[in-house]
Amino acid sequence: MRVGALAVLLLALAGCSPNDTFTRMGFPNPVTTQGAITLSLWQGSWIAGLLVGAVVWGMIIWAVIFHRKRGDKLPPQVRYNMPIEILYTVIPFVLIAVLFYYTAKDENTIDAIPAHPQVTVNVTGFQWSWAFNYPGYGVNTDGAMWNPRLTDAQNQAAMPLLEIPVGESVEFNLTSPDVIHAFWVPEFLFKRDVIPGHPNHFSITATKTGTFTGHCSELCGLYHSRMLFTLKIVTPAQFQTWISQQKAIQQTASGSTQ
Ligand SMILES: [Cu+2]
Repeated sequence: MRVGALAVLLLALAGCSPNDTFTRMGFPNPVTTQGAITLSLWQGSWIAGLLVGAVVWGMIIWAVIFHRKRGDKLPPQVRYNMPIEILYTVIPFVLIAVLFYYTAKDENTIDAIPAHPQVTVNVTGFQWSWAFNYPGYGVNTDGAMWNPRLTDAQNQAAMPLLEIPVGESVEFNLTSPDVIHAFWVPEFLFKRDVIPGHPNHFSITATKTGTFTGHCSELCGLYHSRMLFTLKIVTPAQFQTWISQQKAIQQTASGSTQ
């Protein structure tokens, strides 16, 4: 019912497709099951806010029009209406309780980590780049921070690559050797701090394939803004192929240095 009311209201408001930026109230199009939950919480909060706003604006306009000063005579002056004062103390508590309920409920779902995630990625955020380690496969990737002298394509090739399969649960373990960073992929509708001495965790299941840019979203020093990585969400078969390629590359590299 909540989703139905939401869809009807937002469609009526936007007068356009359910998939555009206005209907999403500025949020990016989510690419994870968790992000879809965040988006519906965001839209639901807007609808609740607009409904409360409509009631408040309605009452203001009603008071302005029907209880305005007419001629020299003041409208009846009243004060201390106990039932109304109790009402406008209780209603905000109810509003907060409803918002709190849905936020806590969705937060628990989004924060949940499956007992046996299908892929685990250890993420290291450091000044000023990222390294990704796949402990299940013995594969590591890293790369350079974004360089203004290179083209976008060159940067994409040089930046650290995080590749994950669509439709499979992925657990991320976040650590930092220096200062606080934050792992952020806008299309996840999610950020999590990367804190030295305090490993953080979260899990997502991607719903769409594609290439996206990940960011650091915690000011961490001079080149914070260049601390980017490339996220590739691919099919499970493409992921397995990529893992085998990475293993082969790393074995050749370690073989040639011995
Ligand atoms: Cu950072």
